[in-house]
Amino acid sequence: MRALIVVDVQNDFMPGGALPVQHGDEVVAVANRLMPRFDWVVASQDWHPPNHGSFASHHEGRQPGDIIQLAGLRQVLWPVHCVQETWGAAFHHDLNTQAIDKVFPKGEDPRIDSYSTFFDNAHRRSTGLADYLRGQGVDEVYLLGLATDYCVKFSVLDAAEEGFRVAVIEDGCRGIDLKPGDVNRAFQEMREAGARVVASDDV
Ligand code: VGL
Ligand code: ZN
Repeated sequence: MRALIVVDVQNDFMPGGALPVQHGDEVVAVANRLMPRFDWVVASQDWHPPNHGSFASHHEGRQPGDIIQLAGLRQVLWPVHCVQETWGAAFHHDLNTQAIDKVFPKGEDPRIDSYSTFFDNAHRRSTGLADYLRGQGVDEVYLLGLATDYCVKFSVLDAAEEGFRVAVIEDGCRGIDLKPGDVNRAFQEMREAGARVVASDDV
């Protein structure tokens, strides 16, 4: 069985949001079009408390894009985004949420960020996604969403490590490119981890 994992298709990552990804809104139609082709559809939701440690505003003299150590891990600082229960954390209003079987929130612990849909950045706490998918008999996962070079990439790497066959849908992702080339490097890393990079027309 195969599952579609829709990563962080939330207002704050859309143009006009708090942490906008260029053309991020274009992934919504791709997600909606592909959902009916899968046995299972799950979605992740970046879901931060207001005091989350990844927010630059909580670190004196720091700006978004700066890099600090947060509880011993390298942490890029971000604008305040995807705060629990706010509009910015909600799914894009055109996303077909009725087709989503289960939503997996992440990033709830203020002391540690969580890019991957499977684990926090220290790989300490699981979201339960891998067990959920195995429990449904899923052996192959396809990923799309935001952002290519953060949450999509780390989700793809973890999915491969968890033993799923993995494909990332290139035209269903958009990236941040904090450093130019980050998106291309992300696809390269995903390939090296054993993921296939495919087009939505080939799914
Ligand atoms: C993301 C930065 C911070 C993402 C989430 O969804 O890629 N990026 N939080
Ligand atoms: Zn976040």
